[in-house]
Amino acid sequence: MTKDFFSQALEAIVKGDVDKATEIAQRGLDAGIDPLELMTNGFIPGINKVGDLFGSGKLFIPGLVKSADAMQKATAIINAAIPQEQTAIGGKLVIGTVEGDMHDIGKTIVVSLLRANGFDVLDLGRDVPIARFIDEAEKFRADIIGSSTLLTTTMGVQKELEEELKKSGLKKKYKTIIGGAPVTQRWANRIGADAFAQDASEGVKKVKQLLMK
Ligand code: B12
Repeated sequence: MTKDFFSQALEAIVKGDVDKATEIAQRGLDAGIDPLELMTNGFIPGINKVGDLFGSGKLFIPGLVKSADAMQKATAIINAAIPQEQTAIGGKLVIGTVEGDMHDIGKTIVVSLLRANGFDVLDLGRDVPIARFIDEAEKFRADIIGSSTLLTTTMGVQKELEEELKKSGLKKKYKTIIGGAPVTQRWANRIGADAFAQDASEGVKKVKQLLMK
């Protein structure tokens, strides 16, 4: 039965069917499926398939936008169902998608899961300029700055953020974690980011490790 929900979630996202996607999200949760499992095994494979279809020229912008809309609505339902830890365990983060990049579905999942694990997270949204990452981290007294990017053309902004932190003498004050589909551990090593995570669950583990350092 759980598998049916996963395949229906995938199908709803590929078809860009908002009503179906939200219905499956709600019905899946009502049936007791773990929110993160429903996301990881149903909706994310769906949006990844959409990305493949778009990348190979089998789907065009209007279809991509419809699927993204369905994904965002389903994600909002799932994120709201992730139980939030009431007792903050100390770590504070600011997280955003870098300037020039409008993709924020994955970043928002990461924020939800971190909050669910008791971290205090300020979500800066998307299209965030470097100066804003730094200003907000200062104001929020963050321990960690997290950045997301889905476009290869904006990956360089993560590098510029590292450079700006070094230049302003703030690199020692903040740990950095980076993520997003084209981002790798190799990229993190190259630009001097303190951590990289492939997905939201790994992100939580890496954040815990960073705070212990
Ligand atoms: C949905 C989508 C859109 C939506 C975004 C809606 C939104 N609000 O986010 C819309 C329709 C707006 C869109 C627009 C565009 N898109 Co688009 N999009 C996608 C798509 C299909 C899915 C992205 C997604 O949501 N994935 C699901 C989430 C859950 O995964 P994720 O983002 O990777 O996040 C996970 C991890 O990476 C990690 N993570 C992410 N961030 C962070 C941060 C930290 C700190 C950590 C620790 C971890 C972490 O954890 C997350 C959860 O597990 C991808 C294809 C793909 N497979 O990536 C293309 C894709 C990224 N898009 C692409 C393109 C080209 C575009 C456009 C340029 C198209 C155009 N011509 O207009 C525009 C760009 C606009 C802009 N300036 O940003 C290309 C990028 C190619 C490239 N090499 O750069 C892709 C790869 C499609 C393709 N195959 O060609 N897109």
